Amino acid sequence: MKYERIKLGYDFDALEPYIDAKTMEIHYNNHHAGYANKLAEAIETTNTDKWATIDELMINYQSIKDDQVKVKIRQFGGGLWNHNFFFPTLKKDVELQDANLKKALEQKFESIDNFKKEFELAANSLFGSGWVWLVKDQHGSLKIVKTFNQDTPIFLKLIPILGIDVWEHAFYLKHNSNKAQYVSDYWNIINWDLCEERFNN
Ligand code: MN3
Repeated sequence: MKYERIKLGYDFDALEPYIDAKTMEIHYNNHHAGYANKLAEAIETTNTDKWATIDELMINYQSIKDDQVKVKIRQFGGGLWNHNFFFPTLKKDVELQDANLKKALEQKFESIDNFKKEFELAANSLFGSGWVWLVKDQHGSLKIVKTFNQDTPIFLKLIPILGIDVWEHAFYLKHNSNKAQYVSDYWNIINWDLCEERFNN
C-alpha cells in the first residue's frame, strides 16, 4: 500500500482510564485501517506518483481531474492523515514544559486554563462529526479551528500542533453521550513533547 498507516507505538490499553482499550483497538484496527484501505482502492486507477507521502497527496489532490476520486481522497485520505497525526499525539503523564509552546499559548489565550476552556468549547459545540485543532497559521499565530468530517488542517495551509477526534467512534463505548467528559479527559493524554516539537518546526 502506497500511503501507510503509522504504527500505533503503544498498547491499546496505554491510555486507560481516559480512553479504554476496546475503543483504541476498534479505532486503530477498524476505522484507521478502513481509511487506508479505501484510499488505496480509490486511487487504484489514478496516477499519484508525484506525491510520495500522504501529506503531499492531501495538499495537492485537488489537481486530479476525476471528481469521484477527489471526494474519496478527501474522505479516506483525510481520515488516514488525521489519524496518523492523532494517535502519536496521545500519551499519558507528559507535562507541558515551560518552553516555547507554553509561552505562545499564554500569549494568545492569556492562560493555559483559558486555552483549554476555549478548546473544550469548540469541541463540545461541534455539531456532527469532525475534529478540533490547535494550529499555527502562516504568520506563526496560534488558533483553534474546527474541521468537519475528515477534512484536514493541512489542506487549509495550517500547521497542526494537536487535535482531537470528536467523531462518536472515538469515545462512545466508554463515555456514551458524555462528549464533554471525553474532551476533558483528553488533557490527561497529550504528548506535549511532540506538540512542542511540532510548534518549533
Ligand atoms: Mn477517528
